[in-house]
Amino acid sequence: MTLSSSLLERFRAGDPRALARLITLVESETPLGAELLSALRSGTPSAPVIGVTGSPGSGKSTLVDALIASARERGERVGVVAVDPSSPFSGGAILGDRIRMLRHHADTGVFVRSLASRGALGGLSKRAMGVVSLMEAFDFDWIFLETVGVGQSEVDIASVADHTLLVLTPAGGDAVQAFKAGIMEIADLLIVNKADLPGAERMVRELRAALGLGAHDEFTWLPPILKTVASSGDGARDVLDAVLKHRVFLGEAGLAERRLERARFEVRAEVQERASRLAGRAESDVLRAVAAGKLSAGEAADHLLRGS
Ligand SMILES: Nc1nc2c(ncn2[C@@H]2O[C@H](COP(=O)(O)OP(=O)(O)O)[C@@H](O)[C@H]2O)c(=O)[nH]1
Ligand SMILES: [Mg+2]
Repeated sequence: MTLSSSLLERFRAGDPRALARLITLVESETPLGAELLSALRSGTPSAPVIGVTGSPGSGKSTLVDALIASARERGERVGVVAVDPSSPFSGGAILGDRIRMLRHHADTGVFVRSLASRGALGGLSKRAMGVVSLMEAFDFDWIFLETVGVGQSEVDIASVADHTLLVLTPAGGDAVQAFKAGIMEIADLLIVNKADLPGAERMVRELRAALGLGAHDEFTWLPPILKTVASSGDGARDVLDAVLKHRVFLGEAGLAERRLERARFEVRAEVQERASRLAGRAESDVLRAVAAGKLSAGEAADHLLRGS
């Protein structure tokens, strides 16, 4: 038996060490990783993929931790991909997330992977999506994808997740910002976290009023507004229930639509990555020809894409 087939076998038997090994192979973008990933990616995955977004400090990691605990109470298995902001110098993930979720460390029903967000596409790199696919193949009951709540990644998450949770807090004008940035529209569930702090009730009322302004009927999903105290676990159960309700609302057709959108995102990411790699390899004589006006940028691009 080859190394890779025994690895696949252990993975299929549910060995978390095989998952860890495969994640490392996929993350480091080895050909073997890509090969094993496509061997595992057959059929439609069934685990809900839940995107968690919101400003830094709103409590996303703490909430995911509470959701893990809540799912574990029912014996359900959970995979987490946390895409952390990273400095271009260290390339490392923020340690906090790892430590926070470490209480589940000895639990084989939980697997947490932090990834640095280096790379394009607002941090939701091809690598992160590869890890999500592996977790789907591993047959978790829930998969959480926590993103850096900054810029493009907030919008991207809605393209790749089945369900998008937007985590807000009573303080700091989060909601105003989210409305302005168009983030509110991508949320399937609104979470008012830190409900132990003053202003949570008011925030819920304001959100409800703002959402109520839009037109809706029984065919439109009106995002529920849920209060949580992630640090104590309060409200976590209700969040999981609301996700399941949203899943029922989406139905097979709605889910298929979301999966198509994710496929579009993943293919686009792949194409963009290759294109920018190609552009980076543009030979200096081609660039000089463009600079000298002998070749248009478009002609140079044609030349590169043809590989001639
Ligand atoms: N008071 C209060 N603090 C919280 C709550 N949830 C998270 N925090 C704190 O908020 C800070 C940021 O949380 P974290 O989960 O790292 O936020 P993230 O950046 O969105 O992942 C931490 O100090 C948490 O302990 C909550 O419900 N109430
Ligand atoms: Mg976090």
